[in-house]
Amino acid sequence: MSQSYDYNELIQAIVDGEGEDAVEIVEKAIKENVGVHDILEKGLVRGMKIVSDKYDAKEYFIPDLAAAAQAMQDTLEIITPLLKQAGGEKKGVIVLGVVKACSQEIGKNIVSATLSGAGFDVFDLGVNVSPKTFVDKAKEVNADIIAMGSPMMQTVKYFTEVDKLLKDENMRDRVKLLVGGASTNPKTVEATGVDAWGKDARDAVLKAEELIKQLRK
Ligand code: B12
Repeated sequence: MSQSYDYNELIQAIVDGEGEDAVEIVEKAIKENVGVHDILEKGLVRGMKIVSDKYDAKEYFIPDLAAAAQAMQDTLEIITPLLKQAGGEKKGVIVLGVVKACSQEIGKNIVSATLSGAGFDVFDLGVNVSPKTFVDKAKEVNADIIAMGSPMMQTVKYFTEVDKLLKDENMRDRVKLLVGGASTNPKTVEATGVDAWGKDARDAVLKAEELIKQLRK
């Protein structure tokens, strides 16, 4: 079914910031058995990519971004519970959040739901999370991984602060750091002292699994 599904209408609803239309299309697609990961990646994320490109091209401005983001959030309310459904033994404990001074949360929300769905125990701290809050929570729940998102360039520096705080607390050898978000790339790992970078939600799962393996060996 999902192979023949036409995602254009959904992509357009996100680009136009039409939340009600997007929700209606997503609900119908789910009824038609289109996979939620496909709805997310081939529909919603593609729509948001077009929005980003339009913003870069100065065709779109902040209100357009906000409208598209709201439309995406509306659909995520339907999709997130479906992504989170997971059974069985937990693969590991992850403390997740968007770093301090940043409140852009869509990517993080998708990663959060996907990691939960893949069998991780996820403590989602939300947005604007200070380095100390990450580390305190990791201590409290005995986390294996702290996963941090930074959509903005200026806030990437907080990855290094978390690395340092963990070292100060003698926790660095038992807590791995995973990062992602629009302003990061594979080079961020070396530049900030973290352990891994995730390109998207699926890659976040693969990288988290690798990090858990490293911790358990
Ligand atoms: C929508 C949007 C907004 C919305 C956010 C709404 C919300 N509730 O989240 C609003 C309008 C509020 C907004 C505000 C701002 N924004 Co903005 N925004 C965007 C935009 C267009 C899309 C972001 C998005 O949701 N993408 C869709 C999701 C699905 O993709 P994603 O975030 O990349 O996430 C995926 C991966 O990166 C990865 N991932 C994400 N997080 C994590 C975490 C981990 C641990 C892992 C492993 C992986 C991972 O997996 C996700 C799923 O595939 C981006 C452009 C872009 N290229 O990203 C700019 C962008 C991030 N914003 C930017 C800016 C500058 C701002 C503002 C400062 C603008 C302003 N002048 O006010 C403010 C900042 C507010 C703040 N303090 O946080 C810049 C940042 C530039 C930079 N280099 O720092 C960008 C890159 C736009 C640009 N090209 O200039 N923004």
